[in-house]
Amino acid sequence: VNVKSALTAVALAAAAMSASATTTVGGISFADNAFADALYYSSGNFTTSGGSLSQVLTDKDAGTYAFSFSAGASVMLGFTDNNVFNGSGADLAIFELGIPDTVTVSLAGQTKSFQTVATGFSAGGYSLNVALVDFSDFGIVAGANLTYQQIGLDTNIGTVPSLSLVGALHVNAVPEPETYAMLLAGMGVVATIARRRKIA
Ligand SMILES: [Ca+2]
Ligand SMILES: [Ca+2]
Ligand SMILES: [Ca+2]
Repeated sequence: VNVKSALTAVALAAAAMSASATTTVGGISFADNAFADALYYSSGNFTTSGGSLSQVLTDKDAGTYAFSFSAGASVMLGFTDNNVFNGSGADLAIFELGIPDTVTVSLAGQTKSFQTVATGFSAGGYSLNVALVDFSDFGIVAGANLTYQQIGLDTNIGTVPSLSLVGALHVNAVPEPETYAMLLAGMGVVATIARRRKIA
């Protein structure tokens, strides 16, 4: 082991931890892992653009969607590969297609309605609309971590939204244990070499 390769290992590990490629949807920039990636629960009969309900709501694609004519239809979406938190301003972007509709969000024991508005972009051949949700409106304190928090989306309150994508605007990376251990190991090697050099 030489200093150069040890430093390279540390640099690579650090890059792996901090790398945050971004994806732009409807003119809004998101970290690549900022999208809902788990469907915990659904209520009602859904029609999708193809594939399962879980697939169209967790595929990071604003052009695939699901809608329901069932009264009180809802889905519970979660985030598992990131830490979602209450940052400054809007925290959640709910994308929906076609004619702007109303969606509801249930969080911290409260349910609120949000009217989607056109983003000016299209997805899947439809007008792409978005509703921005601020967790503070639900009484959640600033900075509160909402990792694994389930989010309810009522897709039928008089209108029939075509829900296509849900993204978080403020996320922290969840450090991968292996990467973190590798970084610490790399730092240890560098420290050892530095001490040896001092003695020499
Ligand atoms: Ca989708
Ligand atoms: Ca907020
Ligand atoms: Ca719609």
